[in-house]
Amino acid sequence: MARRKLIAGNWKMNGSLAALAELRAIADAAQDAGGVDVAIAVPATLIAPAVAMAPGLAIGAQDVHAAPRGAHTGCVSVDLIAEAGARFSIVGHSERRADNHETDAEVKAKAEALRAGGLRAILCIGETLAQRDAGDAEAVVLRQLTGSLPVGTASDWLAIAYEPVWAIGTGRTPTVGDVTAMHGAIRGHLHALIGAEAVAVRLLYGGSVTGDNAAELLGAGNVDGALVGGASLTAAKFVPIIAAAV
Ligand code: G2H
Repeated sequence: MARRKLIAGNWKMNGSLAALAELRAIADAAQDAGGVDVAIAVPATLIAPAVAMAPGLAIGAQDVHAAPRGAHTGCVSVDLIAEAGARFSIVGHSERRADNHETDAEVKAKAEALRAGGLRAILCIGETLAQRDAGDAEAVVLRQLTGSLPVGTASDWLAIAYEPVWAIGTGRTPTVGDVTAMHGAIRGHLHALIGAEAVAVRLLYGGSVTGDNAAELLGAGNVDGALVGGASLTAAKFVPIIAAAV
């Protein structure tokens, strides 16, 4: 089945009000990119000004708390990011799993909170280098998928990003064969978990995607888009990735 490509940027803890000017050119490129969805996850403080800067672009958050409100100092709820104009959030990024010790169960709850609030989610999974070297990559990724997959998973609100931890921000990427193998395994496991809807759910690749390697990575089997960190910070670097998906 033909799945519409999704190119999503993840600014991580980067950017500024001044940097939001980049979104204008990205929004223009997104408008011209027929058949491709474009989204950018910015720091929470930049969501509202980003929406104001580029109203046509899907702006999102990089994390969200699963609870609707309460004593969770420093966190933001689904309603708070929605009120700021976010249309989606990333959940389960490996940097949060590592730095904040987020479990699969917590990631699942965050995704389910997004669905309940009418927002979309990009759910991240991926193995470390030690796990890959030990031959455990597929088992680890499929275990994360089982544990993190929200109830009600469907293609109209959830995408899954496979991001090998050792490829994130390192300039290293897996081979096209490795990506095809992992994405095929994820698709198959997803089918076992949710049935026929698995065919429609978009599977993104993330980890050191650039304008130079995007076409090759996007051409791998079962790759329906990309989650892009460093190369999403400027239009000059991000627009060629969007173009590679068209
Ligand atoms: C992986 C990716 C964005 P980068 O974290 O999610 O970052 O493209 O910088 O490797």
